[in-house]
Amino acid sequence: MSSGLKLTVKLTCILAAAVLSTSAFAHQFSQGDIKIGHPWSRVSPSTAPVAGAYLTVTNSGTEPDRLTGGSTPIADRIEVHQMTLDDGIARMRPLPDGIEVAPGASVELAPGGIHLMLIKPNQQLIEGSSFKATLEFARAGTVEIEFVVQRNPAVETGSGNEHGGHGQ
Ligand SMILES: [Cu+2]
Repeated sequence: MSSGLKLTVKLTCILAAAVLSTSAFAHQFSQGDIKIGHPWSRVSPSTAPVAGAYLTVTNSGTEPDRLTGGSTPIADRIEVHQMTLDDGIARMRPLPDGIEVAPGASVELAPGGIHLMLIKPNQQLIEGSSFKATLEFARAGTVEIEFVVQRNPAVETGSGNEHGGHGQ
């Protein structure tokens, strides 16, 4: 292999990496009338039984849709959960029917409220990494997305464990 060719190959790799990181930065996915904005999950050790995941759903259609859950290779399944405060104690409950997104509306799944839960993650979630997932919608069907793993952009309360209400 000539050194010229080697250089070309190397440059191609650098360009490919740059394109990949740019698309990860834009970080928006859509399927039909459904748009998914900035899906992210928490940093989590491999021993954690669950991990919270968050995103924004926008429905630009004329009919209501419903996010019911999903799947990912890195966990058993993805559930829609709601956190409520019960006498000051945070509790989680699954929403088996998922969450409705009205036509023209955006719903934010965020820490402290309605969120997605990765059940039994099979690997450590390392800051800056990403993983693929499939979301399920009643109308739009499946939407392929990619979560990025990051720390909570909101101010952390210090406990770092808002899922203490799981398992009752
Ligand atoms: Cu939860």
